[in-house]
Amino acid sequence: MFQRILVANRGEIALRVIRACKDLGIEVVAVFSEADREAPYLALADEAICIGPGPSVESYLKIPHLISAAEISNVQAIHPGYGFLSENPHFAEVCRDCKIEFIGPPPEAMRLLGNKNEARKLAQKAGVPVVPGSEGLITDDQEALRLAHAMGYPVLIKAAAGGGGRGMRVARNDISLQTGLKAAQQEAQNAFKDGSVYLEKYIEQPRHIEVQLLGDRHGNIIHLWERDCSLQRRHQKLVEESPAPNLPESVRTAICESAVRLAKAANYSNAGTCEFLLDRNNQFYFIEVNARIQVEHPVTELVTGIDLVREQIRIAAGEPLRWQQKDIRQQGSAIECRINAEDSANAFRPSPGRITRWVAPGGPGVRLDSHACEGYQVPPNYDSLVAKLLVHQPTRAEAVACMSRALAEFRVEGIHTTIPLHREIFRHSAFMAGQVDTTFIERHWQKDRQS
Ligand code: MV4
Repeated sequence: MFQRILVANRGEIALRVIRACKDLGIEVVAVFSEADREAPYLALADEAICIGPGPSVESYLKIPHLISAAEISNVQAIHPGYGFLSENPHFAEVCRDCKIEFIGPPPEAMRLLGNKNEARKLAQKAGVPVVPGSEGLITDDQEALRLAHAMGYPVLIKAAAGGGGRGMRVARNDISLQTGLKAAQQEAQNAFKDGSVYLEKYIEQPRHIEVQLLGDRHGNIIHLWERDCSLQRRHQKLVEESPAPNLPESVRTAICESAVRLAKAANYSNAGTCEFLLDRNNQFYFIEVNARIQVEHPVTELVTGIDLVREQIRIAAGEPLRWQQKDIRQQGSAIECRINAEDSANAFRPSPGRITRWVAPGGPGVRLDSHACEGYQVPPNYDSLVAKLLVHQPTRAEAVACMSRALAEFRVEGIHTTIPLHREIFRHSAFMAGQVDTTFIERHWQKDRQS
C-alpha cells in the first residue's frame, strides 16, 4: 500500500480524498492555488503546497506544477478527484513516466472512452444498446441528410470529442440539420480542437441513469448498481438518487450488466461510470463513460456500504477487488442534493463571498460532504459546489421526508445557495412520485423564473 498520496484537486473532493487517506492510515499532501490559501481542509493534510495563482489553468490544471509538488513531497500516487485533470490521459501518462501511480483508469482506456464515437463503437461490439445513429463520423451533408431521413427527425448532432452536453445540437428538419452541422463542427473545432461529429436519433425527455463501476487491475469488474441523475439544469446536476425510482427490476439488471460488459471491453479499471439515456418506453441506450470518481459517488456509497475512494486507492496500489458481484447489495434509498453558491431565484447567478452563518443539518440518516463552514470565503474562480447533502433511509418516501427535514435545518447566510430550490423540489408532487426526467426543471421552474 502507498505511504503517501498527493491530492490534485480542491474543495469538497480534496477533503473527501484526505479523509479516505486518513481512514487508510496514508499520509496526504494537499495542493492549493493562491485563491484557496485559506481553505480550512488544508490544515488536515500532512503537507500543503502552493501550485500557482487562482485561475485553474495556472494551478490545478498545470501538469508540471503538480508533478513538481509530487516529486518534492515524495508521494507514490496522485488522486485527481473529479474535473480538472481527472480525465486527461496525457496527465495519467506523465504520472506513469514519472513513476507515480495515477489513481484512476489506465490512460489507454481513458483515451478510448474519451472519444464518444469510439466509445459508441465499442459499446456496439460489446452488445450494449446505443442510440440509433450514424455508423461513424459524418463527413458530408448529403450523408447526414440520408441518415436523418432514414431514422427520422428529430436528430442530435454530437461532437466526438464532446461530453457533458457540450457540442450538441438538435435538428428537426433538413435546414436545421445543415446549419447545425456547420455550427457543431465549428464549435467542436474551437472547443476541443477536433471538429468531428456524428448523428443520433434525438430521444425526447429522457431520464439519465448511470451505473457505478469498480474494476481492479487483475481483470475483475463489478457494478454497484445505478443512480438516477435526471434532475439537472443546463447539464448541471441538482439531485441524484439510488435506486432509480419507478425502474422495472429487469431494466435495472439489464442496464447494470451492459455497463459491466462495456467496461470489460475497454479493459477498464478503477472507479468509473457508464451513462445511459432511458426513453419513455424504458428502452435504454449507452451514451458515454465517465472515467473518474464522480461528484455523486456518495449516493452509491450509502446504498452499498462501500467506500469508493478508499477502494480507488487500494485498486491503484494493485490490490484485488474485495467483493464479487453477488456481494453487492443496494440497500434502502439514498438521495443527494448539490448545494451550490448560486442564486437559484436569479438565473442561477454565481454567488461567491464570505459565509457569515452556516448551520449544518444532522441527525439520523444525514451525511454532509462539505469543505465550507462559517467564515469560509467561497472563491469566484471555480465550480460553485459548496456542499453535498445526502440522506439514506429504508424507503424513498422516508428519504424524501428526511431530505426535506435536513434542508429545513440547513442555514447558510452571506452567500446565495440552491437550498431554497431544493426545498421546493422536495415538496413537488411529481418529484415525490419519482416522475423525473432531464426536462423536469425547465418544465416546472425555468419558465416561471428569470434565466
Ligand atoms: C442525448 C439526448 C437525447 N438524445 N442523446 C447530454 C449530455 C450528454 N452526456 C448526452 N446528453 C444527451 N444526449 C440523444 N440521442 C439528450 C441528452 C441530454 C441530457 C442527457 C443526460 C442528462 C441531461 C441531459 C440534458 C439534456 C440533454
